[in-house]
Amino acid sequence: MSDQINEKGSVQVLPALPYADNALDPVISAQTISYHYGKHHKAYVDNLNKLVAGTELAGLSLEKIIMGTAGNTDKTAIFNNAAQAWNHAFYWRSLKPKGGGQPPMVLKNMMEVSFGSVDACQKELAAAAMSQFGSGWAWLVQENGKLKVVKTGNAQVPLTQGVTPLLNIDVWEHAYYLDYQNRRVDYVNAVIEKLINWDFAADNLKP
Ligand code: MN3
Repeated sequence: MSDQINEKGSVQVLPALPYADNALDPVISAQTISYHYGKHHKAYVDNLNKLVAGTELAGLSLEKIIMGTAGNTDKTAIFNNAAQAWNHAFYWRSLKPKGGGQPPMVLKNMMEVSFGSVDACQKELAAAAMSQFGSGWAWLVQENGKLKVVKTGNAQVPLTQGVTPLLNIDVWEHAYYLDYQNRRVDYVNAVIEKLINWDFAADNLKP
């Protein structure tokens, strides 16, 4: 995502969902979206606004707040809420109705170079999502012209490691518990097969 200044200047805004709340059903139900987007994501944005109000961070882009607070133990709450606001906006765009399938040629070629095949890339992404212990995220990223799968715990985001995020999968329990209970594997496989937005990942590639 580009480093955009939010529209109201000093207040972070909850970005609109890029589709209807029932558009990902039955892989992700409208009920899950109503809590995940309407409560969890919204709370990160609201909490961030409260935490930065009247400080030098108010009005900065999410990316600048994240990069300016990462690793600073005095600003952990601000980092966590800013990073989660960013991670969720990125997650909604990493999915789409009727997603999955074959990636655009540019991404497919890079997957073949970096992983051997599209299938091997998908398997590595699924394995990262499954093996993240507790809450966190699985990511497809670009580093030095190659693709890589990484995972992060809690609110952590690969931006702070100098790599380019291409897409992510939320593996916090709130992302799947209403629909899949403890079956994270079923959520992850269904998301990769039916919802993952390879076009978004390709759009995020750096030349
Ligand atoms: Mn979440």
